[in-house]
Amino acid sequence: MPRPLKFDRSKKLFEIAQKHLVGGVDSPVRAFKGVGGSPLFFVRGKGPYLIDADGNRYIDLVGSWGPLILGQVDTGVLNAVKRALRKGFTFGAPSPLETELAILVKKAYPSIDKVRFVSSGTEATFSAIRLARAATAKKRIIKFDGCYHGHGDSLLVAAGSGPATLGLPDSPGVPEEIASLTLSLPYNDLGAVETAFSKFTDIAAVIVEPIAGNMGLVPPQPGFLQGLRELTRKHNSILIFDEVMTGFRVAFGGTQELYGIKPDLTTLGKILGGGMPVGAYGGKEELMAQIAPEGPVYQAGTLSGNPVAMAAGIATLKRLNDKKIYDDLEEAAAFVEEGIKRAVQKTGIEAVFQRVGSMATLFFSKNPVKNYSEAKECDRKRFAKFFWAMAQRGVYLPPSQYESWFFSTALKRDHLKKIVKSAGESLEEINRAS
Ligand code: HOZ
Repeated sequence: MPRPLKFDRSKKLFEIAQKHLVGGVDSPVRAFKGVGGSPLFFVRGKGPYLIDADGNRYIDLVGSWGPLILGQVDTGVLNAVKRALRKGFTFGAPSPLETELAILVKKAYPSIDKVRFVSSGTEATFSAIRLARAATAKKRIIKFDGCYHGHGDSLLVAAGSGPATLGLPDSPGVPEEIASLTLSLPYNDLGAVETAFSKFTDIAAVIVEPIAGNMGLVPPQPGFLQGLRELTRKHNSILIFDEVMTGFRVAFGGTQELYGIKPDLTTLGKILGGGMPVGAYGGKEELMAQIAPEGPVYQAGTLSGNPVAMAAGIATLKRLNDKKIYDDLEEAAAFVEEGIKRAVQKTGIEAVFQRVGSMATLFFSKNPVKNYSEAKECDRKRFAKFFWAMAQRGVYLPPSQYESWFFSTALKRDHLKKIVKSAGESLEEINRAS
């Protein structure tokens, strides 16, 4: 057993924060309701590490929930941000950087002819839904249980991530009339989608996390995405791939590159902004032409295309446009996968490690998880113990069973070995205690 870490400063900071911030946080999962205890407050990041307010150092497997694929404070991105900041914080007017980033996005995503930058993934997804409804003159949308597409009204139905962690299937405040236009179906169940299309003729769009990351990491079953492509085409509905998490992550061109399927619209965020707040949506020319000012579908934003965020995105994507980076990430994550699977086998604990590229989840479940109802069967108490055992050993995981781990290029062999060793010890520790 390592010498127990102290979290006194974090605890104090949380007490104070709760007096001034709702729940002491600005995004619910950060409150640690999924793992109990008091959230860690961070004061610094560097490469593969996060440093908390008590001076404890952790290997970071959260990467700010995905954006930091190059690790904390990457020098190239930092320099690009510094250069941009010196020239202006925001113009509220076009800058050449937006076009430069759009060209990089289009190169990675051949399904995208035109891009619109926004400031978050949430903005990207609700704007894409509005566009799909306008373009098809239909109202209803299909999403999947346990997928999370931000907190737009139409999308907070059976949502994963925070709502799953807090056990909130639907949010009060979303009018019933709006929620009733969203059909939430089981992930990986093509039959349910077929039935919905045969029942309703007014389905504007199917929005999906093509690799689900917000109920923990759940890959699509073979044929699921292809089936969605065929059904949406057949029924004149728009297929939206929400690649906010998977974009530039599972491959430079995201899931659509990995599986060779072209959606009508794609939403992006996270890595796209290199750690700055950026989202985007894009797709076919004729669809995107319906957005204002080319068309009547309204959407706007003061900080959209912000030059500092664009500069961070450009620096990040230029680095990532190199297949070797993805090969190295695959090798690093596979090393951890093998090590953890060995430890699971050795302890006999019921746990399944699921992974696609540099996204992964260790589910405390007997069988592989294919959808949200199976994810909800996991032993979340055990996950909470595992989370804290890993934290005590200096490895920071997402504080919820329903989130993905994200690997970065900053993780070198020694860090990976430490992750595997810590996981082995943590599994043994929770096995002894149960
Ligand atoms: N819902 C986000 C990840 N799936 C968490 C965002 C945050 O707390 O920063």
